[in-house]
Amino acid sequence: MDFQGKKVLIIGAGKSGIAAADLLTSKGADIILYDDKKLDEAEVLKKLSPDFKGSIISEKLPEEKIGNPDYLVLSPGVPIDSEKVLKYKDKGACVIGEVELAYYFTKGKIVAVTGTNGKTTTTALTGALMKLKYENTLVGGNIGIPYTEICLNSSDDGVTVAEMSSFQLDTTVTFHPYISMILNITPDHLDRHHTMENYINAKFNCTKNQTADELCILNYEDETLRKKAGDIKAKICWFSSKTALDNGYVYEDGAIYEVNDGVREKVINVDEMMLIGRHNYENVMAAVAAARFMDVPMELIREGLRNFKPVEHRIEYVDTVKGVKYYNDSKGTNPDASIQAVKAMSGPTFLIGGGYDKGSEYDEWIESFDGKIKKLILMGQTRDKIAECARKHGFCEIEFVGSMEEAVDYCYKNAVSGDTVLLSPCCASWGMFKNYEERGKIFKDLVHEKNRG
Ligand code: UMA
Repeated sequence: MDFQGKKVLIIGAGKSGIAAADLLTSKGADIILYDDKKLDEAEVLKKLSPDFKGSIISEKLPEEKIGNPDYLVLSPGVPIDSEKVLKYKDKGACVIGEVELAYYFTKGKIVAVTGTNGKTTTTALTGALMKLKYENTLVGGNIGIPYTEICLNSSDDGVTVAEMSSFQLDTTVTFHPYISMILNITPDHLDRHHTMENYINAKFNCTKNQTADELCILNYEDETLRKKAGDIKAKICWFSSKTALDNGYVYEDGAIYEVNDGVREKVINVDEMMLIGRHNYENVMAAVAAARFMDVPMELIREGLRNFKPVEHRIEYVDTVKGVKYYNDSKGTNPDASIQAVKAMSGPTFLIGGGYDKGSEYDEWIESFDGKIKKLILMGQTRDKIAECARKHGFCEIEFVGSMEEAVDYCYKNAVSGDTVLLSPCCASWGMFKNYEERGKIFKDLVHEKNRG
């Protein structure tokens, strides 16, 4: 794709917008970097490549200055149906996402990992397994490293493992991975996608351009995936943590197996790994399926699985303070993810939740408490909605707090030795924190502070 001299309007000057601007600078494009939020131009310039010669605009898009861009490159957080996007689309601009842009410049094989939950762990694990055979393995995307930042480092003999959110897949056009994975689909981001159907379609965009000799890895226990599997052109590899399959990957009696025409080969006993919980065994099966399709030897895979450490903010053990264990699951940004975290707890638990309202329903989350949750500590925009839902289900042990500091303080004062404190908010962090990483880090710092006294 030739961007030399092309006028490109990049919307969003966060991580993705900056990385996209740098990539396009190296390709000779005429760039306008825009953000709805007021920007400090000097600060933005510090983040950009010194070769950047475009303009930086914020808050308003002055028509006369923008003219008719050839391309609009959207950051993941920018809805494709927003007014300004539609306006430039009508004027003839080609609208693509930051991922589609990165794809134009990616060499070698691509593994795209999507799903409502488990993406980050699976992406990191798949990357770790691929690295054992392919020296130039790159890992990026929604995991926190913009795809445009890494794509120029890809090579014909290498592999790029990209975590893809529904936001990112919404704006792909020709994006074509060699291996795709959809780990699960449960309601999330409905404020952005409006309907469940749109959300599902966005997820399926990761496989829409695949061909019959390529692979799509799917969770057999997910009804939506089973229903829509017939639309997929790629070869399908199923995995299941509950059903005995004749082909694919299964979890049974504490071990993961590869199954070919009913013949099983043990991959690993799950107690040999640091990853815990059934949802993680599903992530492992998906990652192993991808690695096997890329001919990574089983012995290397086993070694990789034994050495893999759980990723930050996903049921991450933080510390033990006065006999109380603290876990950080700040990545629990929707009911399904938080349910997994609640299920992974083994004793009486103080659960910290609440945050930005994405339009989720909390009934199943509350139902998953199963007598284990001693206290629900709530903060943020959703606290009333969650409290109302909890009371409806007969759960009234609720405490409202105004900040993470107050939440940790409450737990420190009220939890007793043997209890567990779990931050798994069931909501996005926006509104109170920059992102879930910041929320998790603040939580961890506060817990460590308590331990220091
Ligand atoms: N902005 C606008 N107009 C809009 C929306 C946003 O100008 O309509 C501006 C904001 O003011 C801000 C910038 O865009 O300055 C932020 O862009 P962004 O929201 O696309 O975020 P980035 O910093 O580029 O980070 C994005 C992903 N964020 C989102 O999808 C919201 C990061 O995923 C991802 O790690 C990063 O790209 C690299 O790929 C985070 C996330 O929360 C972790 N993802 C969601 C999830 O996992 O559930 C989808």
